[in-house]
Amino acid sequence: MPRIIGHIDLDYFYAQVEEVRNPSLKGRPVMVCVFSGRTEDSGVVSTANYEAREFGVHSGMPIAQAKKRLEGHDPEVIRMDHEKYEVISNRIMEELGQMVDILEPTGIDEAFFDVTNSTGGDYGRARKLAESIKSAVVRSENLTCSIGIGRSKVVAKLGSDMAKPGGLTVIPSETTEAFLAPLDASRLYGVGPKTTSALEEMGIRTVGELAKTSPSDLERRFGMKFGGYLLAAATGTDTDSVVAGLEPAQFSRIVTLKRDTGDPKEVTEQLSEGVQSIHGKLTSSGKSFKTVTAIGILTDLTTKTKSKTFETAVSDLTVIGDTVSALFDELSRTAGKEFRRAGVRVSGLEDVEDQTSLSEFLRPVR
Ligand code: DCP
Ligand code: CA
Ligand code: CA
Repeated sequence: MPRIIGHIDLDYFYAQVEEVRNPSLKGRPVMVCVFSGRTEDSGVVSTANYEAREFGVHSGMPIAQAKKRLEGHDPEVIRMDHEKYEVISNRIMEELGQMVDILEPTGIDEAFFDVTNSTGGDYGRARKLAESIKSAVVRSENLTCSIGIGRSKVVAKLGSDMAKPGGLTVIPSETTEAFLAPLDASRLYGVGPKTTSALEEMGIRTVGELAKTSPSDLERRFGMKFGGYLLAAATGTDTDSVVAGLEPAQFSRIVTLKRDTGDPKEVTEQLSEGVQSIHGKLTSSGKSFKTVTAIGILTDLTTKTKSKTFETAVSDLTVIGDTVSALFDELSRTAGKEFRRAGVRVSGLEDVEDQTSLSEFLRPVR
């Protein structure tokens, strides 16, 4: 079956996270900066929102220069908080992992995914799935992203680039050549300024021109490996597959509650399906766990967690259920606000066979 591959990239990621945390920033130029600390303004812009980009501010620009460009436009300058973005990134990747066949995170705000099986190779179904991924990211984190869908990684990545910000580009297999042909070769993944000028020297400017170049000419100029890659990229026939990220060190489920509530019973009731699905994952992967965490996302979008760690690994459905319920009792007493979303995580995973089973442990000594 021909493959269906996607690429997702979150829009102006660090700056968008800051906007979500502080909605009064919306509409104003925002830049997230890394301060080196030598002088007040020494350091660089990590990223900027689209309002700031209109004035030419971009990642890597010195802070002082960016401030000059935004003079008189009421800019907000924010110190980068990598940990905060990482926590959000992890939650998103976790959720995406449950929606696609294979997820390969390739950076803090992007991932490739393979949906060949779950869509049966149908681009209409892939579009629907991409749309539901976009709404899921908005629903859970209030963030927008861009997605590209195509028959290879290179095509999918081009699609997400062209969709920025907030869009979706679906490139069905039959129209791939026509989609690629007019694009500048420099837009292909892995084609930087050096390769671009080398291609220009050969009279190649567009992807279509590159696709028609003889393999031997490209190999002579760029070597077997990169020459071969360029041709594959230009024809949308790159074969690199989507490889799942590291084996999960945890399983989690997060749900949006039917209504905001401070009642722990209501929360655990709505989580019972999630608890069952985690138990299913444990069983199917032959894992047990040591730690259960209750996750509460409050109405102001702050996250509160409470955990319990067992001395030996367990995998019982009732143990997870009872622990989650006790943890939410505690969380609701200290949260101070109602819950908007709620989740469960089990971590400290171990292989069941490595563990002395309880029955073995209790077997009477003769
Ligand atoms: N980043 C950084 N320094 C850079 C480039 C990026 O610190 N030179 C960080 C900040 C970005 C994040 O990585 O928010 C993701 O990088 P992207 O290249 O995907 O850029 P953005 O997400 O900011 O913007 P876009 O909407 O173009 O994807
Ligand atoms: Ca991005
Ligand atoms: Ca990115």
